[in-house]
Amino acid sequence: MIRRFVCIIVATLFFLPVAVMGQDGSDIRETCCDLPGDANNNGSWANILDITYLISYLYFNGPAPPCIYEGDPNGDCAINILDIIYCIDFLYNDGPVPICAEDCPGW
Ligand SMILES: [Ca+2]
Ligand SMILES: [Ca+2]
Repeated sequence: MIRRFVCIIVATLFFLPVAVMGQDGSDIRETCCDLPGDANNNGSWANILDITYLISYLYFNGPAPPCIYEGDPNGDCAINILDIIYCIDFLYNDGPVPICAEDCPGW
């Protein structure tokens, strides 16, 4: 019973969207998407480094993606565990190509 409760809490936390703020509290929302899925903005297509970057941002208080849109490879206007799964699916399972949604309300 307790194990089920803990699993539900952990799963819920994974799917919560993260605020779009830089580490200094500044608003990093801007329209920029040269390379969808390039979460670390190093100019390379979505790869394991971008996945690691997103994990660090979401769960270890790492820096936010320099271009918030590139950190949202599934283009649903939120950065969460689904973006990590999307990148993994793209890289290792011939999943859909990362996209950019540049018309997110409030971004
Ligand atoms: Ca990259
Ligand atoms: Ca997303």
